[in-house]
Amino acid sequence: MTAKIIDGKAIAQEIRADLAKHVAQLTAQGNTPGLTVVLVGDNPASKVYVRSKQRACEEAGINSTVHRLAEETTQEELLDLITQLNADSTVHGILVQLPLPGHLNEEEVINAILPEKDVDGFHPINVGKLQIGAGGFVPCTPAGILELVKRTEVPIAGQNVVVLGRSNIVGKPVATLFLQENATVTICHSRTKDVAAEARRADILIAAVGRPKLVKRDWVKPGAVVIDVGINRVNGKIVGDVDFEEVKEVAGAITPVPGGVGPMTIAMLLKATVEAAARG
Ligand code: LUD
Repeated sequence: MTAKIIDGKAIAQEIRADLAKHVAQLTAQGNTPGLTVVLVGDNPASKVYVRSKQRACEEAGINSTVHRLAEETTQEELLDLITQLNADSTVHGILVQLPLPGHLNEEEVINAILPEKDVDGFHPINVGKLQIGAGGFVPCTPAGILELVKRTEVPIAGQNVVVLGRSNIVGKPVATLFLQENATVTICHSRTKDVAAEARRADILIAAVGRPKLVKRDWVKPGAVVIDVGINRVNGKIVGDVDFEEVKEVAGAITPVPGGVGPMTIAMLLKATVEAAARG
């Protein structure tokens, strides 16, 4: 058996086309959604992602502004900019691209963003809301993963979901989202006794560790759905956390890298921005 390839790029495109209609309605009401992205320094990957976000906004009719700040920007300068954006009624969503240069305090910067403009869902208020199921913004990559799985018509309730990785940006929030969908969720990390054995119990396996080709054929239960969140650059090539060539022979469905979860992250960012504008 060879796995169905889940086309994240195509699904993201569909979502963006639907969003464009909603944006047109809001624009007709004089309320064009606006996203402001703050990019500090010269991280090459961040530049690529920010450019993709900008292009996607343009295509959907969302106003997007990018503030490109020098690597040497001070914490105070960055916080001043956030304060200014918080007060700007044309800015519905604020996103500070991570990682920030080492001398800056990420936590303090995230805390400074108004929760109702925090389209990344990283502010502690939104993290808390997600935990209790109270709405609020959900981090874009986890939201994109859930949307991919739902649109692939994979059952979730009662299924074993195993998440590899426990980051605040992907692992923890994606586990919470699938728990909310009534899955039985296991989170694995560097101190897990036997990760391969845990992974083999998964009906849905989500790999978000940042280690190229970590997940091998014998980690995957035949027919399982495998979601690869990894984006690792190896000799100039992008490689996921899953050994795609091996795993596609045993999985029931699998996301490619690139063209899987990445484009969904961006689609979910646009969706959050439209929601922020619609909420007023
Ligand atoms: N920071 C993100 N940092 C990194 N891949 C992204 C991402 C699109 N504040 C904040 O945007 O949500 C964020 N908010 N993140 N990421 C990762 C993370 C952030 C990663 C990949 C892609 C967004 C993407 O489009 C393409 C794909 O997988 O097909 C490949 C693009 C390439 O590198 O060529």
